[in-house]
Amino acid sequence: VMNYDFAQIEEKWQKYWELHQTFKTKDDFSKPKYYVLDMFPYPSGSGLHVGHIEGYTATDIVARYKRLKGFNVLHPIGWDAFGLPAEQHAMKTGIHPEINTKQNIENFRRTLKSLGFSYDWSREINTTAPDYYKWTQWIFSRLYEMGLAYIAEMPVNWCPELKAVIADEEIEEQLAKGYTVVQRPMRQWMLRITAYSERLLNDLNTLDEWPESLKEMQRNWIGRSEGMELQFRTIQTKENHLLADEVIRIYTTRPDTLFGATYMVLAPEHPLVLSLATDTQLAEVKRYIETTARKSTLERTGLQKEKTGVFTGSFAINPANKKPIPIWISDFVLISYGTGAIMSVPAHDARDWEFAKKYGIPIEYVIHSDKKEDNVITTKDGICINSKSDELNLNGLSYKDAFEKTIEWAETQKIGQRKVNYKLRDWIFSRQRYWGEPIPIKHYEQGRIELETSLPLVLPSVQQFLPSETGESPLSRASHDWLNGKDELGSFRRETNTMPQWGGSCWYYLRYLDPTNKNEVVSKEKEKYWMNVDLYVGGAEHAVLHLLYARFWHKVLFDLNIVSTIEPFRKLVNQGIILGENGQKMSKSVGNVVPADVVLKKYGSDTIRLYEMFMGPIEQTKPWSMSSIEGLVRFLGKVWRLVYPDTLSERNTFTNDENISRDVERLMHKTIKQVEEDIEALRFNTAISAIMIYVNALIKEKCKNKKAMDTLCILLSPFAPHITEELWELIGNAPSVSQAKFPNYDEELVKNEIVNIAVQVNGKLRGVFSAPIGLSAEELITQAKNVEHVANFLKNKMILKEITVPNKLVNIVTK
Ligand code: ANZ
Repeated sequence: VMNYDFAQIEEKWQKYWELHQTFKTKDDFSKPKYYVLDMFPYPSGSGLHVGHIEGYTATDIVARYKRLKGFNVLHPIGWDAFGLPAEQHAMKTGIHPEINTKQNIENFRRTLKSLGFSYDWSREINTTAPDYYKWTQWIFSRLYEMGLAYIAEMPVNWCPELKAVIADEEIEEQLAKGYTVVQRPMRQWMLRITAYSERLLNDLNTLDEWPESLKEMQRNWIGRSEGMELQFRTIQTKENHLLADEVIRIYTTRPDTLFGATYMVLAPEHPLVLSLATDTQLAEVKRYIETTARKSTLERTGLQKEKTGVFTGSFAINPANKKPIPIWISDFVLISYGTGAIMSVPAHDARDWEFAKKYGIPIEYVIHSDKKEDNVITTKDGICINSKSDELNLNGLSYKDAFEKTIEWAETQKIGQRKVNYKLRDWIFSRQRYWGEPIPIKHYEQGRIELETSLPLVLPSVQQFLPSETGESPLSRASHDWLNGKDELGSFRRETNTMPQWGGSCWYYLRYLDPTNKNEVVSKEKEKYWMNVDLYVGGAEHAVLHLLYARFWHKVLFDLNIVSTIEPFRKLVNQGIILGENGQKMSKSVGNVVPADVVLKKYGSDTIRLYEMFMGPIEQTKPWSMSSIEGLVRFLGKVWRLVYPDTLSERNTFTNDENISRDVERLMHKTIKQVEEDIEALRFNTAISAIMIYVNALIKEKCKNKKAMDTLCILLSPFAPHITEELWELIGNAPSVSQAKFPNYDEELVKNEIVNIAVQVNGKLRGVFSAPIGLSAEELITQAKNVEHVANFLKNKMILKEITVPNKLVNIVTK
């Protein structure tokens, strides 16, 4: 007599798997492989909540399913453990981030193990372990040797509250917290990701199994545009400070609108600004430059932001019509994009329009449109007008023709050329923080820079985790011995910046293949066998940053002949967010976080796993609901009672001599087919529904056939691995169900059977039609009325009643 005691059963099987190393992956290269990967977690202090484990559950189902299908499955996990929260905790408490991180990892590991995820724990990695970051530093060294890592004085986003430089991509998050972000020039390590712009863009086309929306986000981030660079001559006057006529280079994607350029705008940081400013304008120009310096890129370029600017007092010549046009400065022009200067065409560009309206600058239409006047016309479908001079005539030309003609003209005049631009900027790769990988660089006298020869360069211990007042990294507080040294090249000081958190996550998927290799990032053989990652699941928040950075490093590693594929991740899926019961995003401040440990204790892993997958399609946003979990509790209770019907009866025995009805047998094959197809397509919710229908049929028939029950255990095991292990054993199989074979279905048996349906009108047989078995009453009646002979009998009659006998008969009663 046994009740379903999930706590005892789950503990028993988790111990079993650990003891028998059930999920340890062998490098058996003779088998087909499947590599299924989760975006590894940052082990935060608050532990895992139910939202975090949705993706992990999905990948675990796929991993378990693929094993049943005979694949050699790699399903690893590790910790992305460098980063700011641990460091901030250290600043607050004085406890070393290493200690705190270790505790958090232990806590995360315990939760993941109680969820029964079938990770190969022998491959666990940790980005903060010296034998891991040795290789992060090693890859950085190669980047440096390839000229892809360099030092630059950069206007960076400085966050005074964090006392740290942050990436463009991190600005929004900090602003949301109420922190400020200002621009400030600083010495930084940069990675030349722009050298890979074209490949990062083009190779997106090879990723058929990535969501289109995500690829589009990456395309926009890379931001390729085609246009021209063109020179405008400035006019030297007594009022400005130009020593001679100068040239301002602009970048435009609309050469066809050149005749409409009625003014120019320079970024406030443009080197010519101060010489262009006339005496009367100089003070105002300087004030504007100072205000701009305090703004972040995001604040400057937001479309909804009101445009501001200052006239320099100087003029340039529009090269097409030789008219003088005023030169302004404005913060909506970025120094880091194009040439840091633009020709403004207010009639045909929304920002230029707004600016010209505000400051009373003339607007000249050069593209014809039927739209009413006093509106900006941004279309590329119009024809050029008002675009004729002795120099150049674009009148009557289409966008494409005018575009080409203007570029040709500029090239023959030697004042411009065709140009492709990218929005993508080089990646600021240093942080003034403690808890990160030390950058393995030595600075000698006279600016000589050398790579550290012996890796890992281990993070030194410090007493204080605050950056210095000048913003230098806490590593500048490391011991004299760590900071300074002397060798055959002379005395050196070590680099004190550390890498950003993205470093360790750029290549971790490779280390799982060969986690203890002392000589290489990964062995060639193992890389060849295991790559690519077949399925990668994680949050949509990583659509650009992590996924772009990892793709960049992967391509570098490809060029270094360390990996054999040009892209790392074959199929990518973003799981939807699980909201709180109140429909809001889970967050500490709202107080709606559901910790994984709490629901695990109450319901156990199998129920939670089933519930998370049953909530809806994996990509969808779904609200958590404690009351809906109960449905899954009842379902597992039913499954259990197939073996232990009630507390009084004996345990049921299952044998293959027991009868299996034709209906159950057919349903079994259909269920196999559907579960297989649904898991392959990651439709976990419908796979579970199919299993539920099958369970109901087994209950109804009191089925004792062993094959029918074995099949249930196998089909359900990826979703609810513990209860199915227990039942598998109870019905007389050797452990473990994870080593079973996924059953094949019989094509014949999954076909819908055809039956003949008799149609009566007022009790008299008037026709027959054939239909698949199981049609609903409604469907039967519709089809019956369409039978030709029957239709004649129903003409002009009022129908009083429709009677159906499933799979047999329809009787229509008329007046
Ligand atoms: C004249 C023009 C007329 C423009 C027109 C647009 C429409 P992409 O590359 O697609 O983003 N631009 C160039 N450099 C800039 C900078 N540093 N900061 C801000 N804006 C800049 O767009 C390139 C267009 O953005 C360029 O084409 C330029 O304005 C502006 F009807 O030149 B255009």
